Amino acid sequence: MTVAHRLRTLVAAVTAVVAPLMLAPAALADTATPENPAGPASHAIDDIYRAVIGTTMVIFILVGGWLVYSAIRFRARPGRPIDPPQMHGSSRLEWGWTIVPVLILVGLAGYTFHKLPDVKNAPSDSMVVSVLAQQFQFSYTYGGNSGAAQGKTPSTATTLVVPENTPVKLEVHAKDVAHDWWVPALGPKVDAIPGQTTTTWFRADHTGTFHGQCSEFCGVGHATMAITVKVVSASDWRTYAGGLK
Ligand SMILES: [Cu+2]
Repeated sequence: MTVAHRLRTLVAAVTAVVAPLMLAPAALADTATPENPAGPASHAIDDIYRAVIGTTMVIFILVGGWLVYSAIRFRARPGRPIDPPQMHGSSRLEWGWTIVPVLILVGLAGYTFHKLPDVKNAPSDSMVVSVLAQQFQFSYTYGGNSGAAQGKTPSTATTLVVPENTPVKLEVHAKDVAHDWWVPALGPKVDAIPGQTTTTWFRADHTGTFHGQCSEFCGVGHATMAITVKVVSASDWRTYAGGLK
């Protein structure tokens, strides 16, 4: 078998294994990005992930491909000198590999800052929910813009019920140690820090139950510190809010 033939066989074998994995929708969806974003804040995070992963994958394939090609094409062969021709400096190359990475990083940073307001800034008409983190549960009190629910707590203490398509601003407090409230489908992580009020927001674009988990190790019960957000339709919300005691 000639070397070229062996190489072709290798490339075909690798492609046969890798291509189906890469092309399977299940493999492409959410492998390295937040799961099923369900609102503008989580969509913005997802977009940033995809931009960074897409850019770095292209660079990886170009650089890795070039490396593999060069290693094979210019490998040592009997009768060929071991040392390749020596050359000194190439201003064009050196400027190129300095400026291109800088431009890529500036581009990614610019894109991130462009998306950041969607992640960070709660709309001013948001419904406010106060979140209290303590060992080992999160509990909630409805605040401003929550209609009949204002001043009340959810009927199941640990399940936050909110209406769909409504911006919800969370004001997060911690009673004892640091915790972190995070429902990946809805938005960014937010630390709960004793003595401070931190905020985040989300707007769920469809009804359903969303799960999260305390994301700051907070003690022996940390693993049980689950988060459940139930998003209901506007009319179900009015019924629910009106029925709270
Ligand atoms: Cu915790």
